[in-house]
Amino acid sequence: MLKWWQERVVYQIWPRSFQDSNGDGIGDLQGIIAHLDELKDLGVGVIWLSPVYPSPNVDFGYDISDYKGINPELGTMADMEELLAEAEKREIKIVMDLVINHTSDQHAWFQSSRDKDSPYRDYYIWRPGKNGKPPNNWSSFFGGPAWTYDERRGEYYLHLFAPNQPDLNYYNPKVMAEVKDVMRFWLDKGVAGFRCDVINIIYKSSLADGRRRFALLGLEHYLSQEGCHKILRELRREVLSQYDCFTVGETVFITPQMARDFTLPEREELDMVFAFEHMETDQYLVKWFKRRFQAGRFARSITKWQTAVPWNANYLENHDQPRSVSRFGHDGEYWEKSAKLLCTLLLTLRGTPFIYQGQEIGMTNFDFTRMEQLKDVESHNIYRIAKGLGFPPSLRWRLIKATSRDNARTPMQWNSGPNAGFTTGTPWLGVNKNHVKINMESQMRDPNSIRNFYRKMIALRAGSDVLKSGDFTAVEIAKDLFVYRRTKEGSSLLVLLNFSTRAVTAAYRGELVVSNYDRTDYDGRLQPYEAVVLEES
Ligand code: ISL
Ligand code: CA
Repeated sequence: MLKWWQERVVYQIWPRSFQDSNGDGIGDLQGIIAHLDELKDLGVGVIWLSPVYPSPNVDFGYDISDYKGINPELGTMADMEELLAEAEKREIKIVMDLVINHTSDQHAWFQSSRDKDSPYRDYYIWRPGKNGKPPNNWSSFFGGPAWTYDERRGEYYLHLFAPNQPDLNYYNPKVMAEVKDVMRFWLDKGVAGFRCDVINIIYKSSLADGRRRFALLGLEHYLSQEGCHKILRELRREVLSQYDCFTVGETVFITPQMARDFTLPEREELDMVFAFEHMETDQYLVKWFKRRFQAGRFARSITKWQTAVPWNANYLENHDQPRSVSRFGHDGEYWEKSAKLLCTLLLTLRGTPFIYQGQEIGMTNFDFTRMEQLKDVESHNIYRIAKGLGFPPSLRWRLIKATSRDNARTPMQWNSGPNAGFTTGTPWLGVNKNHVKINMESQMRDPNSIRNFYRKMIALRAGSDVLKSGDFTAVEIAKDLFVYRRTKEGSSLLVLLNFSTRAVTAAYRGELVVSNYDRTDYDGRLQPYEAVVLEES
């Protein structure tokens, strides 16, 4: 028997860029409410909201200054309650982002913690320096050292992300009590679970220098530690198990074995995790060093995870990643075909599918031409660091353009009008000029649009036990070809994906279920970027 969170499709909203309702140029909760009917029509069963809590926005919501409030830029608690109620009317559940590795440095806990005599003194990871230098050699995810000195406290604090995101101290039982309290607060309001931000790095086993030559110095001391498993079991036992909810962990640098250890049902920790390996197949070591996308490499990684982990959280996009059609597809001539191919892939894999806002209309990477147009803290840090390393401006710009998180953060393209219908004011981040061509309004009207292909594939999945719960087996992986089979109790579906601009022979047989081309049967030949699902007998 499948759980509801295994049957439903999740849609991720990054609220700041979804829909502005009051003309201040910032997406908000009322803007989301206004589009619930379209999401229902698409077939969405769960919405994951990226953080909506008060935040100084150094990392746009991932730096939280009050876990029990709503960012006034996005609305009020009454708006949030209205969103929950309106979603429920449409049988859509809401999942929130739980960011508990760190808070904002503006959180009252941190401000108080700067005082050595405060009851909050041990809420964060404070250490004296070593000979005027940071306590260890760890590096941060956003570039630069993971420690910052605080004059007032006279010590350094640990931050695995920006200096404005101090890490919480999980050796302190009071921190655990606060986290449980926050979780109950939202679950009692009717939230159906959490996407748990960087959850596999919250527990630091030691603060010794990093030794191993990872992309990040220090990783071996906090990645997927036993202490983290213990915390998750405690949160599950004492809080989550009291509600009908689910959790998906965002787990960085994770291996299939680690994923099993977090998600096997008998371990009672998380329900599923986001892995990164398939998203790293077009890079060397770190995302700033791109290598050419190769579908075969991508397909092998997906196959490895489909095979090794019983239930995956499947995704091709989110607010941290470039747009999938620009990255794994073709955002020129085969834009529409390749977006539909990626849709076919996402909705025919085993696991829970996650769609990111705009993916369903094939939104592409940004069209910015200058660094000043970007807002992401990470992009600016990396640009500065690359400059320090002597990288020429053209190379720096190329790195940023291919990988910046702002690629996925440009405002949602609702129509071909001013600012794509996102706002009547000035958008906080530039709107892509291609909204004239790529927008929701025109795709809602066109029965053959990418959006309506998503609708069709979601419905196909909903009505198919094979797609929802069948086993996955890879059948053929070539340079640009990925063929796999889903089977359940004697029924089977074959999925054929051609990731190239050329027609290819793929001699398989079966009854045509769906194709992103207009055809009535399958003749053993795939057109450029064609995706086909066949029913085998
Ligand atoms: O995008 C990344 C850096 O290139 C990832 O390493 C990212 O930082 C990592 O996946 C963690 O992401 C999550 O936590 C961050 C936040 O900035 C991201 O938006 C969030 O998804 C810190 O809270
Ligand atoms: Ca607004």
